[in-house]
Amino acid sequence: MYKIAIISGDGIGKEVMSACEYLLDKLDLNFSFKYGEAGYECFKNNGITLPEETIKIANKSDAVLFGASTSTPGQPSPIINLRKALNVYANIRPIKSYKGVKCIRDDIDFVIVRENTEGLYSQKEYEENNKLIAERIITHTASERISKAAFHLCLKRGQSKVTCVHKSNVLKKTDGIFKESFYKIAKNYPQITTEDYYVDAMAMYLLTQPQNFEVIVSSNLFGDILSDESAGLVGGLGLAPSGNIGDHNGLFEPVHGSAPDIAGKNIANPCSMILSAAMMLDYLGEWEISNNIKKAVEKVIAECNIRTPDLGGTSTTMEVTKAITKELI
Ligand code: GGG
Repeated sequence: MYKIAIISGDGIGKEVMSACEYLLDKLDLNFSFKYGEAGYECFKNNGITLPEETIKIANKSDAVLFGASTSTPGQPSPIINLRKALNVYANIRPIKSYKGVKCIRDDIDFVIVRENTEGLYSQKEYEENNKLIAERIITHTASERISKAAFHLCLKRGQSKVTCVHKSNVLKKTDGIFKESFYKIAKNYPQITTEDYYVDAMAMYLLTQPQNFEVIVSSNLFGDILSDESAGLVGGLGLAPSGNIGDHNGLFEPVHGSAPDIAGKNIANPCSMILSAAMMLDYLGEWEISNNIKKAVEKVIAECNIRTPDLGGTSTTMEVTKAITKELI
């Protein structure tokens, strides 16, 4: 029996999570779901975006599924704080071309490993002498830890190159440490090829030669921006799952946000959430079921007749979900 914390959040987070639960319920696995609140709606109900009770539920689970949160004015981000509370320091964001989807190329298959606990997402902003300051915290410990996660993942995926992305020509101290840590850890993986690029150059290379990347490691903000850019290469955020992995827990969520513009219309693409659940099952050791889900998503998308509007179709969230589920049972 797997204890799974379900935190749907706001907007389309609720719809894609219901879709995901529909699919998980049909699998030959035992789950015990515990529900936690987070996000803007939670703030309106409870005066807080991430209640202690939700963190407790997440901490007691084998893994967490998170939908999406709408930003609350003046309040800390619940998802950033939840990742920190669980110390799920490595945000794994796979990007691949899908057959039948308009992609920039059909041979893209890389993963972004984003540092999740510090950088510009420390949420430490303040005013001092008429200046507004946002702290960008980079430590040796977190930089080495995230590089290690990237090399480890490279071996797990059977790939052979890790690319470090930074801006050490300008952020000489902080990104100097990030780059230095990357090459320090690389020494333990002599079989893996290494390279590094400035983030601005990398933003261009992702457009001009995305097929050349395998594992990309970066700090929090750069990793976040590059992963949305990368999703754009392969059909958008509807096909962008993610996992946040730590030493004691895993939190799985679509890269997309709560999309208030389409919330409540039953047209959100459920694939990112369902693929995130597949990543969760892989994390839990259910490799076969995880692979079957990925294949089912690929098949439904490739057939082109059942897809949500973001991929040019007219199907609903649940129609796509039921088509994927049908492939599995
Ligand atoms: N699934 C990722 C997600 O929900 N992203 C939206 C986001 O970052 N919202 C801002 C916030 O929660 O403060």
